[in-house]
Amino acid sequence: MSLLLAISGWDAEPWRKRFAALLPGRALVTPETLVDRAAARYAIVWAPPRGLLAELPNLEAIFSLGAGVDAILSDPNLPDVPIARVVDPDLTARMGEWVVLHCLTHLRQARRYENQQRERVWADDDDQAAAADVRVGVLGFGELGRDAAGKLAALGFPVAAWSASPKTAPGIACFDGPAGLEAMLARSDMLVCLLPLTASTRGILNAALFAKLPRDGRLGGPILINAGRGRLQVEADILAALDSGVLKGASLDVFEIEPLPRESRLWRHPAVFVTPHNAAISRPDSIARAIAAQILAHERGEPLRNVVDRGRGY
Ligand code: NDP
Ligand code: OXD
Repeated sequence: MSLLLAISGWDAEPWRKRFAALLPGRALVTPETLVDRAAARYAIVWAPPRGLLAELPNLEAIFSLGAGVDAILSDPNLPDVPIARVVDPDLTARMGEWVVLHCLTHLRQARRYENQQRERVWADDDDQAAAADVRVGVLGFGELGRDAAGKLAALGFPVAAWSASPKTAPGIACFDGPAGLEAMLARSDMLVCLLPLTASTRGILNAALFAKLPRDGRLGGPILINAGRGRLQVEADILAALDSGVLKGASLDVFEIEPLPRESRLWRHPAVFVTPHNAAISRPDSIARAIAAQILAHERGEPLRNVVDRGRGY
């Protein structure tokens, strides 16, 4: 019996070490060292090569090392076994930090003061907006959206959130479905996106959506903040909206192509903050422990937790 560790784009070694310590006595193989395909019972993956998992006839479960599973589900030959994704307090907390950081960055005009410092200009803002003046809309009210929305509300932002199914939460205005989206956009001076990438969300952050955001908000134009997935956004539309003033600013952690190509104008647009898809990293310590516990529980006959609904795509 073996565990296949298929990780691309991240350093696999810390994961290998953690799993070797947590599940001693199990053979840990990689796509390069995989010889006995029939022995592989579990696959632990991040962006695995397409077709690889279909070659494992006795696979019982796939464990994603990330919260988003779009890269796994994009494999047309994915075997019909459960996929468990990451739901991890550490990852959730990091995403909350990133969202709060970027909402405050735009609220408190961080770029303006960075530029002023560079030029040694002493000029204050005599019309400073407060969090209470700036309405935030959060697209996606799942594990990450709920935590970020709660942190923003605690800072005094009036927060709304949008999900596929109806939700309620104290202090948060909840919207759902297509009609709910229109209503939420109309009251979003800052739009935070924490949606998964699925057939229904691909390209949702586009010119038509930006046109529905209010232009008369306290910041002088809407702000887009996306840490969901790059293919949720149409980057040409974001740049056009920033150039025309339909958007006032943006913070982007994820991109249509990653790494963001050097020639992308997003790198040097004065109203854009770019981070390298690290809003919330997967830390081997906590996540490997949770996956090892899931494997042991599965072997005791207990159900897997955080199983992806393939029909919904997340
Ligand atoms: P969840 O599955 O917990 O939440 C997803 C939310 O999106 C749910 O509220 C869901 O609605 C909503 N949703 C999905 N599809 C639609 C739709 N068509 N219309 C309206 N709402 C929709 O996911 P997480 O919160 O754990 O993670 C969200 C995403 O964040 C991940 O999929 C991943 O892409 C990204 N991510 C990015 C990271 C980074 O570092 N940049 C790190 C980790 C994750 P409902 O509640 O009704 O199901
Ligand atoms: C994730 C990510 O999905 O890091 O966990 O993007």
